[in-house]
Amino acid sequence: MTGQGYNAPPMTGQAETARPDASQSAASGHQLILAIVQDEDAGPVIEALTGEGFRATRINTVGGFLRKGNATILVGVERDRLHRALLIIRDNCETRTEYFVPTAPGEVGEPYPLDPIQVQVGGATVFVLDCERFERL
Ligand code: 2BA
Repeated sequence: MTGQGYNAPPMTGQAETARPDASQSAASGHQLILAIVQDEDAGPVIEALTGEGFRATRINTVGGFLRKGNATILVGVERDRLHRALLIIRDNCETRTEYFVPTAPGEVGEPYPLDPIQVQVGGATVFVLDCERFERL
């Protein structure tokens, strides 16, 4: 599989234009969306996707920076339905503010907290991969 990541909003059709030869390289005609979303948004995203006939799988994951639970949603789509699936994901994910408390090593070895850092999380971090082969065995 090959692919490239991009943040879902705004919907500019980047996935379609970033690699003009993408249709040739995706032999199966399918693409795999890998969307990392916040826990709170995962249910609505899955519901909206399945409600429109997409098949989706949720994996419970943890973000490397905040170390907070999030969800990775896999969606195998035919190329002509990719754009619709991405719109659904975008429309069901919110941007939220979270706080990360960094620590510094203390004199007796115990880390002590520094000032919290504010980070904007989401909507969704989305990777679209060309799917070489898709089969249901
Ligand atoms: P986390 O790694 O827990 O990151 C949560 C948020 O913290 C990020 O939101 C970003 O605003 C901030 N952040 C992450 N790394 C940072 C850093 N080194 N310095 C300062 N701020 C940082 P999002 O960008 O919306 O990412 C949400 C989640 O999506 C991430 O959770 C991670 O699980 C995943 N993710 C984002 N970019 C990724 C990538 N390039 N590859 C794999 N996973 C990614």
